[in-house]
Amino acid sequence: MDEKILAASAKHPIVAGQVYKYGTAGFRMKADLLPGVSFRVGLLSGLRSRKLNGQAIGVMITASHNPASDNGVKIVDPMGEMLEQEWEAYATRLVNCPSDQDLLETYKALAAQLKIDVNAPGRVVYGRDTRPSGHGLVVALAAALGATNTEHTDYKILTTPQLHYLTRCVNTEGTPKSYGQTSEAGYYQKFSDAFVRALRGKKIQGQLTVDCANGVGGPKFSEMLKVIPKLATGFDVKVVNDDVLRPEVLNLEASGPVACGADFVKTKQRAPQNPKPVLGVRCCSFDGDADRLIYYWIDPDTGFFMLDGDRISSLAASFIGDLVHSAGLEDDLRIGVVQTAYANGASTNYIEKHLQLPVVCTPTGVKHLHHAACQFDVGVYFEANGHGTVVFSQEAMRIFRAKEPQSPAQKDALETLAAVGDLINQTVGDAITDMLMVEVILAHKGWTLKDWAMTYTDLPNRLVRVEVGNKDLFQATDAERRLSHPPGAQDEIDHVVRKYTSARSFARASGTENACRVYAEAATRSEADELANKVAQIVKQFGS
Ligand code: G16
Repeated sequence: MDEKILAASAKHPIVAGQVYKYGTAGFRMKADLLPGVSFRVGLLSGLRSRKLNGQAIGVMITASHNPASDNGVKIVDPMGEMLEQEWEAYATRLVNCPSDQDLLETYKALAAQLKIDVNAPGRVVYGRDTRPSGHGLVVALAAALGATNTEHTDYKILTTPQLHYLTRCVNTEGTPKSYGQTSEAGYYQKFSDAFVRALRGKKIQGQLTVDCANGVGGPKFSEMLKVIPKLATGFDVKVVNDDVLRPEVLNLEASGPVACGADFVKTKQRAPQNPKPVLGVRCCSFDGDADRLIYYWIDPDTGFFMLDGDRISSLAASFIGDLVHSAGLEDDLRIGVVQTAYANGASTNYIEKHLQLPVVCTPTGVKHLHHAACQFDVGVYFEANGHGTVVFSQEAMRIFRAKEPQSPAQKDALETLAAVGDLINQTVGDAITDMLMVEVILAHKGWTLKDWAMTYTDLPNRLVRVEVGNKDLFQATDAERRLSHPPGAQDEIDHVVRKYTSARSFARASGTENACRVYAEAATRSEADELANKVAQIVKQFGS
């Protein structure tokens, strides 16, 4: 096997002098830097599978919201969750080995250290988004799996959440915990059935325009629409920006270099311009691999209004909280909400004070939020950028099905909870199933987006991307709300923040892009903009 690994590695080298790091969502950078990374991730995922008694490990090749020229490789654990953190360091170690020989030795040393039999059975499943570079990265990945005799299945082009779903299905198939049929068709069927059940005969009102960022979400969502019964649900959808035949327009509008998709809508706080959203019509945007979701509409009187991840979170928490109450389960189940520092202060206040639910703050990255959410019976987690889901404990799902209802209202609440639990992808944030959940909640409440928007008023905020010489100089602490490095930077940020009323700002290095991000919120729009720009200046100065 040693010779096979050496020979295969020689064909898929890393780029000398490049430092690789397992970031917020795996390794992510310019695609031409990645073939060696993909090969080495193949070695590591095979090891991880063997460590976990041959359970399948998932690998997703995507760079999500990043430009088409980027790509990324990330590892998915057996139940569809993100790779255990301790293993991120092993991945970084393996990927940075300077030579093939060094790689082989590190691979064997890791196996010895973790007491893994490299000849035991291992299994890896993988998929990729629509980026053209994905194909070559899959070849490199498969070469490592072949060289190490690891069984592998190529699920080809998928959304990221579909790969997470399939990973869990492979590992639960034929057991009482079976998550669904292990196929793309199984994914459509499971969530479409749950959508119909969760609606409980209610009809969705008005048309929904879905901007798919010209990414993999377009064709996949269109596939799903084929199995959703339109008449029974009233689900009337117009899909836009679903061109995957011209890969260069990924995350861009088809007509030119203007961005679209969830990342654009959230960061620029404006709707995609082409096609122009129809005034008053309910709209939403996915990102490039369909794991983020942002809603918005253009009001004829007041203009663009956005409902981001914080809004989706509070909507889901309020709906599920009410159902748990109606089902008489408020003393049995702990509901909690997980956010990051990017959450608008008004949303945190609304969830804690109005919904009376606990809020936990974690660093950026769904891997952190997911973990914290699993500490609750019902854990609602969304990043402000629209990435998130609701996780239900096994016990919660069991109670929804087993509890004897004392009234028709209780029966209704229990059945709705069970259906909602099935509808929301439990493995990771999924724009498609999150969107179906939002549509269900709006139908139950009889709400328009305007009604939803009235629940609370966001503090004006601004998110800025700052390019710096070396983003790794910036190290954050306190759930990324403060900088510990470079020395002095946080003091300067504190100093400017103090000049504004009800203001908050923080800076951190992105884990997916070669840049820092600055967030600021303040009492007025102009103050939020001004504060964000001042903090961005500080970051620029300390990062050069
Ligand atoms: C990824 C992560 C998200 C994170 C985002 C931005 O999203 O999965 O949890 O919020 O990157 O991270 P950062 O600010 O560190 O660049 P995606 O949709 O790009 O995979």
